[in-house]
Parts: sequence; C-alpha cells; structure tokens
Amino acid sequence: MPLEAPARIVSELTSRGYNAEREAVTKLAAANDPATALERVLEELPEDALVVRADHVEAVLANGADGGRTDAARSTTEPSSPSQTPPSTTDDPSVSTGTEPTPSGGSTARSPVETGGSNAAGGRAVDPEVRSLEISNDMTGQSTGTGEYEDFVAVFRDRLEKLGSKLKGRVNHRPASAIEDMPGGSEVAMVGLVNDVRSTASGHWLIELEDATGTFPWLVMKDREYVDLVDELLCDEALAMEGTLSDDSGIAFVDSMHFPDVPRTHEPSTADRHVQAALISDVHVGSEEFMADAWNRFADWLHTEEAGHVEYLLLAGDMVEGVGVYPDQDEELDIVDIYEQYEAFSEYLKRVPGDVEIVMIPGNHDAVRLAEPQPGFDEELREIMSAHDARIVSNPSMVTVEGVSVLMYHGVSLDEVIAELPEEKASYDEPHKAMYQLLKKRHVAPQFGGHTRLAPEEKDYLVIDEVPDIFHTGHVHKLGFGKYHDVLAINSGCWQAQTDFQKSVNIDPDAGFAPIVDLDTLDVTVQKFS
Ligand code: D5M
Ligand code: FE
Ligand code: ZN
Repeated sequence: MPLEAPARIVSELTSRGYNAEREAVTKLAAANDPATALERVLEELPEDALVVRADHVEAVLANGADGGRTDAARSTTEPSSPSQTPPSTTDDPSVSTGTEPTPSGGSTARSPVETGGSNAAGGRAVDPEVRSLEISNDMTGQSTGTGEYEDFVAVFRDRLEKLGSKLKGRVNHRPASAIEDMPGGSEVAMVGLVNDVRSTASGHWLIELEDATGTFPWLVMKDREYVDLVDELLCDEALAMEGTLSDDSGIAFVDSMHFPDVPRTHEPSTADRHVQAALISDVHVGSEEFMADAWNRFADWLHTEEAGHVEYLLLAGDMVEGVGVYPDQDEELDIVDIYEQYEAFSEYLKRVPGDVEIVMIPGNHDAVRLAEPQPGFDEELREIMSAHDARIVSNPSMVTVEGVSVLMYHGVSLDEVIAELPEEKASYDEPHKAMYQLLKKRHVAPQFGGHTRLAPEEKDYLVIDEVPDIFHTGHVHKLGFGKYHDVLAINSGCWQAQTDFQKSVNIDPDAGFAPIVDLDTLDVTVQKFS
C-alpha cells in the first residue's frame, strides 16, 4: 500500500490505535519509504505510548531504517498550493469550499510539507512552549447542589448579586419592600429578576421584578419606546427599571429599562502571534446520520499545510449521539452502547493531529447529568478518550487561548430563546442573534423551568460574569456568527445529517463545516467538508 499522503499515514496509525503529532506525520510522509518507516516507528515505540511523536520518527529515520529523506525525495516535493482561505467576514457565514482533502486514492504526490526541521515555509511552527491555554469557571468536581429548595434560593441570590452589581451603578435603586412605602409620584428604580411578564386588558405590559425583599410590579405602556424590548424578556433574567410611582404607590410606570449587557467600550484581546482555533460542536458519533466522511476530510485537512496555524480545537458538546435523549432516538442509532459510542468518537478524535490542543465540554447528548451546569466527563469516559489528552471541562467553561477568552457553552437555552423571541431577534437561521441575547442578559440560560434544566449550585455558574472575547455555542446544528459589541459570537454547525425529527420540524442542519478563528484578528473563515 502506498503510504505517502499524510492522510493515509494518519488513518493507518489510527486504525492501529495510535494518535500522532502533526510533525511526526510530516516526517513519515517525507521518508523514502513511508510504509517501512511507519512499521519501524511502531516497532520502536515504547509500550505505553499512545501518541507517535516527531522524535520517535526522527530516531528511526536517523537510524537509517528506511534510508531517511534524500535530496531526490526533496526535489519531488511540490510547493504548497496558494491558500484558498476565503476573505474573512464577521457577519455572514460565508462558506468556502476548503481545500480538496489530501487524495486517498493511489496518488503518488508526496507530501507538500517541507520538513527541514524548521517550519518557516509551512507556517507549522507548532512549538508547544509558546502556547497558552487556561481554563476558568470549570465546575467539574465542584458540585455541591443537592436539589433542595435552599439550593434554588442560593443560586438565584447569587445570580441577582452578580448581575445586580453590574446594574446598580447605573440606577438609583431601592429594594422592592422600600418602594411600596415611598410617596406616590416618586421617581423610583429597582434591580431584580423578572418574575412574570403579562399583557394587560388594555394592551400594556406588566412586568413583575423580584429582589431579596419581595416583588414589585412595573408597567410598560404600549406607546412607550421601551415596549419594543418587552418581547425580549425571559423569566429569571436580571434587569434594572426606572420609573414613576402611581398615586397609590402600588405600581411603577417604566421610563427606562437596563440590561446587564456587554459594555460598548469592551475591547477584545487578541493573540500576539498568528494562530488559529477551529470551533466545532455536535459530532454525534453513534448516530446513523453521523457524517464520518466529512469528519475524516476535516481531520485530514488539519494535517495539511493550509491548516498549519490551527493549533486549537474547541468542541462545544454532543460528542456522541447518546441513548434515550429523545423519544424514538434508538431507531436512528448506529451504535447502541453509550461506551462504544465514546470509543468510536475517540477513534475519530485520534485522526486530529496529536499536536492540536483540544478542549471539550459536554452537551445534552453526552453521558453526564443533563441539568446545567454540566460537569466534565467522568473518569471512565476520560479514560476512553484519553489518547488525545484533551482538556475536558464543564458546560459552560471559560477557556483562554493565547490571551483570547472563549466562553464555551453547549447551547440548549438557544432553543428557548428562539422559541420565545420574535423571528428577527432570534431564529434558527441566525443562531448568533440568539447568542447576542444571552450576552445582553449576561447569562447563558436565563429562563428556569422550561426546556433548559438547571442544577442549583451554591453559585450561579451560568452567569456571564466576565465578558468573553468569543462566545462559542452549538446545539441548534446551524452555523452562524457575528459580532455583538465586539464580542465574536459563533454557533458552530454539526457533523450529523438531518434526522427524522429535524425533517419533521423543518430544521435543515449545517453539517460538515468548521469555522476557523484567527486568534490574532478574531476574523472567521469557514471550511466546508461535506
Ligand atoms: O438538537 C439539535 C437541534 O434539534 C436543537 O435545536 C434541538 C432540536 N431537536 C432535535 N431533536 C429534537 C427532539 N426530539 N425534540 C425537540 N427538539 C429536538 P441536539 O440536542 O443537539 O441533537
Ligand atoms: Fe447536537
Ligand atoms: Zn445538543
């Protein structure tokens, strides 16, 4: 079997249970006889090694096991094709067709990657030393909730404290209990959580705000400018209201409404070198609809020179299809055992170059508790997925990559935001707009008691306390991105073709796309693999 192309070297290695550093693959591809070199490397590999590293290959090549790389081989090296990255955009999900994946047929073309030891030409200077990746807000192992009433009280109190502190400097607020004692006609303000929103017989809107002292009703008149914001409100989100008390002090007429929001002065941080991250989600391995071919093309592309700057892969949940997630889901399962699904997922993950740093959070199809925040995978699942040494953290988590903070959240609440808000403010076709609403509310899942389940903890991990530079979600299987007050919001698509359920409700998934973010500019390009 000819073994020249990196993609085939990778599949050969993964089929034998190994993951490989990108440079190891490059070096193997450049050997005189890659097939023999590969066999020799595997023979020499330490028994417990799961990753084939560049130095393993170097040792074998230095031994002259396959004759190493000759000048003749070098002269057949083709120059890399010019980058086909499309012009970047921060608004439309413009889609490039990507480069052709490395051919898997009997091509004799050698690897286009220069392997002289220095990576100047290929931009593949992946030096792990210069990387930086930090995780904060990971609640794995920190869960204290017992599901008791007191826990719910604690989590909402924490939400009000955190989000209230962002609002309190903006209005001259009073507690609910004090407002009812103020004289009629007073100018008043309050910070609280939305308890209820309903329309009155005369077409006005009554919004009940709650704080630690009680509730107070606020009336938005149908002809006031703020009426346009009423249809954005979700129960349990934090708000500040300013207004005028009625004569009997029983209600306040709203003059203005304030959201915790992202300050307009927010300036995102960027990386100080040219480095990229692939932001994906919803792989759904184990589903009959999982698109293995598209995934493999993506993984092969990551081994190409064009993808040489992609040093991070962020996976926002739904690694596998899971079992029993939705009614009748088992009829569309390719792999019925949950552990076997993770084993298969792990094999697909191994195709990703070993020198790409991976961070993953769980989603609603994964085998962790459904209620949010969801802790990262347990030991048994980590063991299954250990080959790649991925960082496995909770949903949500804040991940800072090369100085750029990325809030990763799977996105179950997006269904709710899309269902509750008018089409122009949030829709499946523009999922990033639903994300804007979450940023504005500074909470990834404001509404409790609906579709999104909440596991009460002593603090509210779902509050967006720090403004991220990038907000990354998935779940709705639609690709969309854009900027909100300079925060890049990206909802990645999926790797699962349309399911019967999605067909029945007209969800047309964006499957097989990988949005790639330049961490030095926060520009996005989309690679298509389907
Ligand atoms: O869900 C992907 C998208 O499809 C997300 O918007 C929810 C929706 N979905 C898919 N299946 C169902 C069922 N059976 N009921 C309700 N909504 C559904 P994901 O959970 O990522 O597969
Ligand atoms: Fe999903
Ligand atoms: Zn999901």
